[in-house]
Amino acid sequence: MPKRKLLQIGDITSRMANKLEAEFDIIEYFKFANKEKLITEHEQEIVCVLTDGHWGVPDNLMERLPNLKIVSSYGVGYDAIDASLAASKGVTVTNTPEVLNNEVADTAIMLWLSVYRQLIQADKWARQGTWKKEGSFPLSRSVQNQKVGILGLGRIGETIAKRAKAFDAEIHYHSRTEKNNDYSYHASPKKLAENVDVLFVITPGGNATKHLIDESVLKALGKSGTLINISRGSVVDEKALIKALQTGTLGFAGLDVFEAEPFVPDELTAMENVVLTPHIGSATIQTRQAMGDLTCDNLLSFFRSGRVFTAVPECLELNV
Ligand code: NAP
Ligand code: 8YV
Repeated sequence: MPKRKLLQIGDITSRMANKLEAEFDIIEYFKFANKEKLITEHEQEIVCVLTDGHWGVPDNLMERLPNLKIVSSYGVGYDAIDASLAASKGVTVTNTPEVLNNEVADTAIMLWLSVYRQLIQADKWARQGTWKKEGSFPLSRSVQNQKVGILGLGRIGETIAKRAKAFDAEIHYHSRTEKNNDYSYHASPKKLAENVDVLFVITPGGNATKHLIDESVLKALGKSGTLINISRGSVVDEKALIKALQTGTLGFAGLDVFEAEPFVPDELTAMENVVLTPHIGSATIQTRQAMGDLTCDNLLSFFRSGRVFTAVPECLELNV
């Protein structure tokens, strides 16, 4: 039997390629300068797309591939994929929930500690000999006993909350729905920001959450407040954030995600009161391996048994 044609958008690891090569003929989308020619040549035969949270499914591909059956995405956030359109066409979309919760929560906590304890400046102080010339590094702020806000108390948000409890934090949150737990619920992001010292943003991206963190929320967080964004750049109004940090309306920020990745605004790179990381929330060897395995297993299982392990909510009914 000829191998099924898989369209690969974005990078995959060699372990993923090894898992898939026996069953799929892999076409690398970004290797072709003439995408139009590539699609016209293969549109009838491509039955699956392997992509990630950054690239999603670009260029109206969903409409262009009449025999597409499944889109398997390497990441939990799928805001770059129109999952409702996929479901309406009978195309299953899968993602990689749960296996990255701990890693992303660790990254969030790392940013929090780095901002409060001024890790980047302290490293420079030791490395550049300032310690010898000017003496001890200035005192920083403690992460203990803080009021911690979580915007989006889902899988990763809950995991961040558990870690913050180890620092004796008082946990506050806002989500679409109120949960049955010991944490304090607030009816809006602004109310949440008014009541906390540090605010972790960990909702999905997309239209429903666009600029949920706006000028008013940043003002509510305040001049000694800290924003940690580990979700998607689109959730925070980046212009308003820059202005708030420049004017001192907001004190500090730790950012793993940006509005136009991989572009990081010069205003942010020039600031001492922010710590910046290049979207590395899940980026360890171990977690990326688990994500890659799940991404491939969803594809392999779909064509072997018609079932997948982790369909996105919009596509659950296609997989009952
Ligand atoms: P999840 O379990 O679905 O949790 C999402 C949370 O956001 C839920 O609590 C949900 O509320 C809340 N939410 C959704 N829309 C909202 C809105 N309009 N207003 C307020 N709250 C809203 O997802 P997850 O697995 O924790 O992942 C969350 C996101 O993290 C992903 O979608 C992705 O964008 C991002 N992420 C980033 C990285 C990185 O490398 N930086 C890595 C992984 C994930 P309910 O509880 O009421 O449903
Ligand atoms: C990935 C992420 O880096 O899972 C997500 O939603 O943002 C990250 O784990 C992203 O999917 C790109 O591969």
